[in-house]
Amino acid sequence: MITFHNPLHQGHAPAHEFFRGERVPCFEKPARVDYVEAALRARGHGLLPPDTDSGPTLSEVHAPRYLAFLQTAWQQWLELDPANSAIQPFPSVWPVRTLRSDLEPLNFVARLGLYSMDNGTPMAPGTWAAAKAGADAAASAASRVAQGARAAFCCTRPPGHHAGPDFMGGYCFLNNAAVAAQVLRHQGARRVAVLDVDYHHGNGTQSIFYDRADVLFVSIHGDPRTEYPFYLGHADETGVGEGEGFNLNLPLPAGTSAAAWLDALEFACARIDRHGADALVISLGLDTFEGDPISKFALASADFRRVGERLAGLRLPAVFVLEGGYAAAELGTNAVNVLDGFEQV
Ligand code: OKP
Ligand code: ZN
Repeated sequence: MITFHNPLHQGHAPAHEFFRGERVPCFEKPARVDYVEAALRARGHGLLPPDTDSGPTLSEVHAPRYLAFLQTAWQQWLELDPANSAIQPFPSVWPVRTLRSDLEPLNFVARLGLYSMDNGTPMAPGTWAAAKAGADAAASAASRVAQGARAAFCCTRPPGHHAGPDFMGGYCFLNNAAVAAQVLRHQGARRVAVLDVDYHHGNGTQSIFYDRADVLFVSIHGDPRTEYPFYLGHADETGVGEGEGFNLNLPLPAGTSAAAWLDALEFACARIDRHGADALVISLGLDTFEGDPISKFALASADFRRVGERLAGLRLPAVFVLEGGYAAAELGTNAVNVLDGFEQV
């Protein structure tokens, strides 16, 4: 499969995240994508550098002031104190209900909170460059598909599906899947479907397209009553305005088996069929794997081949965008199983 990689992903390598109040090593680490690249090469898939600037598209899916903040966030952090180079910035205060989010505070940590949904999205010196190159890889994959390729894969980290119009969160900064969908729309697809199969609900992607009928968002994920991101991803979220009926959430309880998950995939595919899409974007999270350290579904490595086969059955040009998956050593096998299953049909 045509694959675009992210040549700058290693520059995003924060050391710690918080877990139950303690600092723990980041689950979302460079080795994840190193494993996927190795599995791609081992099975004969080539890797291409991004060839498309996502800049204009990013300005359509994210707010200008958020992009401006993110682009220079590390520099702003160092300007506070050069010694900050050894410390990760973490937000500690957020403009929740009744507080103002229209004003940008002058204080850096307050701005960081304004543009964050959680304290679980650490930054490093190379975060902007890595996120931007990943968005470029997503735009590149979408362009290839718009130009007639059957499918393309954006092999990147950090992931993107939690990043909303004007906030980062859940290890995500720029919404790569939204960039891919928007590029497809601009290059001839009249209707696009985004299918998010990551264990965690793609709240950012849902929010970006919530009022639109041209981009259907369908997500299969851990029930947000118990699973991250908690505050979005419930079954009663069906879209708003023109977008009413163009958002479908299929939350499943923690512990859901592969068979029940594949039934939900069948339901999702039926809705995508009905949309009459010209192209499909798959937010390809592999944290539905039984061995994932932070998730609670039970797909086996062999099941991922079936996922790819079923997606191929939709008979749509497809852009695969890597999202989560934290059993790093198995991530390459699981991701490439989906791609190989897709290409085999
Ligand atoms: C990102 B993606 C675990 C903290 C969990 C949020 C999970 C983000 C998942 N110590 N933090 O959807 O795979
Ligand atoms: Zn996830």
